[in-house]
Amino acid sequence: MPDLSAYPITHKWPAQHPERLQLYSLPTPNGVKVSIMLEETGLPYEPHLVSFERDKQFSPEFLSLNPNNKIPAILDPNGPDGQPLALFESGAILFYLAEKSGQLIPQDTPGRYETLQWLMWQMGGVGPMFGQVGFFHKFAGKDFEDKRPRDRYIEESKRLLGVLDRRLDGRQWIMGEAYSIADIATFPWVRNLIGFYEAGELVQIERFSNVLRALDAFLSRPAVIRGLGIPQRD
Ligand SMILES: N[C@@H](CCC(=O)N[C@@H](CS)C(=O)NCC(=O)O)C(=O)O
Repeated sequence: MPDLSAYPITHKWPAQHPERLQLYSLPTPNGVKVSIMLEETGLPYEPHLVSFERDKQFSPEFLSLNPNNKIPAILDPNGPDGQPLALFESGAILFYLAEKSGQLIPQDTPGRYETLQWLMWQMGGVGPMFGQVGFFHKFAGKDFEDKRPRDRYIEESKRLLGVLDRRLDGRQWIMGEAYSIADIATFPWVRNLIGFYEAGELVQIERFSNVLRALDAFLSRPAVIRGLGIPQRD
């Protein structure tokens, strides 16, 4: 049985199954990337809820694993060389889990780099830009009189949706026939933009028919349906 007691995060969120990969998360667009990946690969894991209502992401135990105070984060008791591995940043975690499981990333080198390219595109573009649309359209920023920041993020989000739509033209998924970590990174954010953020009309989502078609296919996958609710909220 692995001993994870050297990791303070396990004092606040005790592992019932220390031999399983420990997930610290919340079902947000970044959080569900990892729970969907774990459900898709079938790797055994134990989810722990990091409640923002109680600012648990700022607790010293959480910060000891992720100094960036954001979910998701993982602790794999059986990492490289059989040693525990702690990781934060959803893109890094998806890549690690793809390598570990040998799934959801092409096995040829050019295909791997191409997948990483789209993963980085999501991490650097889609996530931050759609997130700002959420802030300026739905949350605190919606009351700001100056609409220029909101409009800037809407325009940038439309541009990104156009890029994705063209990429999906004639392709089932971002990497073609092969469903991959690039899709798992991207579609939770598209879902959130038009669902929770209620920004579908603002970004004229109906113009992006390839995106909508792939989003539908993504949302009908059993592992995605399960992953979207993990960890279960209190
Ligand atoms: N680049 C990070 C972003 C993670 C992120 O923004 N997580 C949000 C939830 S989706 C969070 O933990 N927010 C808590 C906070 O900012 O206090 C990743 O992809 O892992």
